[in-house]
Amino acid sequence: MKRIITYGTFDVLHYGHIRLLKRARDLGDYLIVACSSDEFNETKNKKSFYTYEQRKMILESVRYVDLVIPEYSWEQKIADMEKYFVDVFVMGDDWEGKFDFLKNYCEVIYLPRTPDVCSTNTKQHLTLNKR
Ligand code: C2G
Repeated sequence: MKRIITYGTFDVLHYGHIRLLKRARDLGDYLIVACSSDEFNETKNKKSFYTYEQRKMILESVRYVDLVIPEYSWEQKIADMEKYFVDVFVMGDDWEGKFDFLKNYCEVIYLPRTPDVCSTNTKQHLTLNKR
C-alpha cells in the first residue's frame, strides 16, 4: 500500500483543495491529511473560519481522504513520515522546495496550485457580498 501525506489548513474547503487532495490520492492508495490546528494556524498568521474539529470533519467527508491527523508544528513532519510509514509527501507548488529536506525520508512532490481560488478571497467575497 502506497501511503501519501499532505499538510494544510484547508479552511472553507474549495475546489483548489479538492483538486490537490484528488491528485495526491491518485499518487497512491491511502491519503493522510495533516490538518493545521487552530493554535498552529496562529503561527502561520492564519485565523480560520472553521475550527480544527470542523475542518477535520469536513476533510474526513472527502472521498479522497483516508485519515486526518492534527498538524501542531513545523517540526513534526519527519516523525510523521516514520510514524505513518509515508511513501510520498505532497504539497501545492506554492511550497516548492520548502520541504526538500524530507527527501531523505520519502518522495517529495509539489503539484501545481489551482489558480484563482483561495480561502481568504472566498471569505472576503462572501463578507463583501452578504445581503
Ligand atoms: N492549494 C492549491 N490550490 C489552491 C489553494 C491551495 O493547490 N488554490 C493547496 C496548497 O498548495 C496546499 C493545500 O492546498 O498544498 C492546502 O492549502 P492551505 O490550506 O492554504 O494550507 P497552507 O496554509 O499552505 O499550509 O505544513 C504545511 C502548511 O500547513 C501548509
